Amino acid sequence: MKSAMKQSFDPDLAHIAEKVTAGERLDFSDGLVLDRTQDILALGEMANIVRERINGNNAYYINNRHINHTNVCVNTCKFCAFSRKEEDDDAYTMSVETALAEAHKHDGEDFSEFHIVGGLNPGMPYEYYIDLVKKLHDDFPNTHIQAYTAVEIAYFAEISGQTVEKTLLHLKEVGLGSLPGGGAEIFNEKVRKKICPEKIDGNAWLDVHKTAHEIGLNSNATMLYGHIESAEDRVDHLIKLRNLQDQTNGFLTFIPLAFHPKNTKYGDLPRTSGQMDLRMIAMSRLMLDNFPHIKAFWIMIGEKIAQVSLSFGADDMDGTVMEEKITHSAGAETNEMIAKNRIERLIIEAGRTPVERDTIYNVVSS
Ligand code: V47
Ligand code: SF4
Repeated sequence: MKSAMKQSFDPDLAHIAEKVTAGERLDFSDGLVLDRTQDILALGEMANIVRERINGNNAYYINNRHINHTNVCVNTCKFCAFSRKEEDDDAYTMSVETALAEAHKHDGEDFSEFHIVGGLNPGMPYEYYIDLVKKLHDDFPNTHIQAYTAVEIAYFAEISGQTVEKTLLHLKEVGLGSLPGGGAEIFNEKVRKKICPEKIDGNAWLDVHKTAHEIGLNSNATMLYGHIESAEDRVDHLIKLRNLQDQTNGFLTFIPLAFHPKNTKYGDLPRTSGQMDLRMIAMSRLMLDNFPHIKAFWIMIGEKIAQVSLSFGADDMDGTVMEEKITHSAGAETNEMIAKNRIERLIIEAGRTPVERDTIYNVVSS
């Protein structure tokens, strides 16, 4: 069997490399070593071996369209530069008709997914959120709708007086295909209370995803890193996700989200470094041994690091995106869209085989 590490200057990695070679699960203390080692090449090499074991030479991408239907939100998460109060000049809420018109602007372009995430707008009734999915599904029956984070789902359950399960079943009935991974942030309660005090807690986030998986909806998972969390918090977050995946096997992809501080309450913090971004990709590939895919979201880490991350554990570059407001409100300097042939070129240059996929990783043949 291929050795998990040719040489390393960090002796603490030796027993982890043995476990990786043997396909054994890494524990909390191994996770801390991965989070702290300065031997980024050895870390990357181990993650690359696991990536190859699970996904061969394929690197996936999707032709998708993001819709951020409203920036009005009852919550005041300190890391968020996107949300507004109703009275703010730049607050917006798309009517269902406007969202449909936006979606139809891309008629004729061969996209396979709508990715829909927005604020918790207290001015809109439960029916608005249902209608948005229903009308999009009526107009685009063959396009997968990945909509609403667990935080939004819990909010819809609250305003409609239903259980989370009933709410998810209703959304599924009108066309919801899967849940995006946002809202997970960091599960550690102390940190969570500081960065997003009003948000559902980590257990509630995990419960929404568990319920979704139980009724046959797949979902993604994320972790927001590079703010005030510690190495322990990051490893704990990954292990909680891995435990749920052991139970349900409903997660498709994990996406580490690099914190963008501009225009947030943490505006004084620096942007994450390339070393940190690659470390999070590699560490998540190694810890999340039961997740089929690790996504490098180029919108957040930039095309260049996303491309290199294909050799550090990532097997997915996300998509063409089109319009993205959440990270761009917080100072992202990346484009809001990327052409399909550019994603393919980045992947080929990295030595991988580009594979266009749909949301649930079926191959889309062009
Ligand atoms: O939950 C908010 C994050 C998430 C900032 O499932 C920020 O494939 C960085 O759900 N800097 C929403 N991140 C986005 C989301 C998502 C994104 C990409 C892929 C997928 C997927 C889902 O964006 C929020 C929060 O964690 N976020 N503000 C910020 N300043
Ligand atoms: Fe609202 Fe989501 Fe921003 Fe928090 S991260 S303030 S829940 S839009």
